Amino acid sequence: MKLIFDTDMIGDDILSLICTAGIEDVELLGVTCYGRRVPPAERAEIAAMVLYELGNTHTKVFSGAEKPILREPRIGCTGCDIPIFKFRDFMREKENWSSIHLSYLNSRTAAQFIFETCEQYPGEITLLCTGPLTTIASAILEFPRITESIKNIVIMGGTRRRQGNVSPVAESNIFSDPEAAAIVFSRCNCISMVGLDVTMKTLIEYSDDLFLDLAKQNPIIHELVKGIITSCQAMQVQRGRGTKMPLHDPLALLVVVYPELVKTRPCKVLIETKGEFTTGMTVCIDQGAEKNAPVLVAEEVDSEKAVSLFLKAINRK
Ligand SMILES: [Ca+2]
Repeated sequence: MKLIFDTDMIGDDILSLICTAGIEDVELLGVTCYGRRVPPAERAEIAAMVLYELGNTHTKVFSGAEKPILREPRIGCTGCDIPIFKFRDFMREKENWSSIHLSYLNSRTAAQFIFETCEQYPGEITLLCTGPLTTIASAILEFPRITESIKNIVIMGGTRRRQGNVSPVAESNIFSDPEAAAIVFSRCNCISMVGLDVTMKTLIEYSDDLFLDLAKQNPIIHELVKGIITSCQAMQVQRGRGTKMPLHDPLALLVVVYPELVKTRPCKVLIETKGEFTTGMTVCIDQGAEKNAPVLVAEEVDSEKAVSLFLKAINRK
């Protein structure tokens, strides 16, 4: 399964990236990074660091979009950056990090890479998107043919029935760049939307015994995983949302490999870009049994199975 991972490389994105190393079927061709809170090159550097620690020396990383198409960048919550930047600073201390870093870079832009890879493998590429959709939207605007050669796009974003997580109706990735989301959802007809309806039901609570194999195999990555999950849990507590971390981005990755984890509803999805109070809302119009509906919206999930597959992948069992 040939995969391009488009991400803002924050907490749960990193968990997804780590999982790719523990799923044999996934061939990760590249990681394109949106610049959430720091420039995209820094998020791409963090991706390279994680790949390096996982022993993956072949996947290239790319700087994607720096900010939304029209709007001011959204900061979002910064708690999970603390363990990530601690890991980044630790890796930068490595004597030969700058030359290792160079080996993960490539002269192509993120948009060129996505376009050329889709042309090289027509009908074979899955795009996994777990951040604002700005980089993908820009690639579609620059190379409209992408939409014909891509196999499918799995998006962590949006919500159909559930309350949003940045406003009562909007989910963070879509809200961060609704114009970009509108481009992607209106031009592509092979989208799976893995939104809050299912990701908020797929929860994990950190305990050492869940990650014993990872701790043995790779203490540095284990420390990072522990830091990400525990800092996310602390934020959930602060917001009165329980004590567990929702596995938003890891679930989207798992749906790429195990689509049977979710039950989906064929829909047309419109993105609210003009609403005074509803910006970023994903308006899902039910298409009944319509076989050619442009979007499959996940509405139910086997969360127990998903969590167990997540732990299996992250522990590389
Ligand atoms: Ca993300």
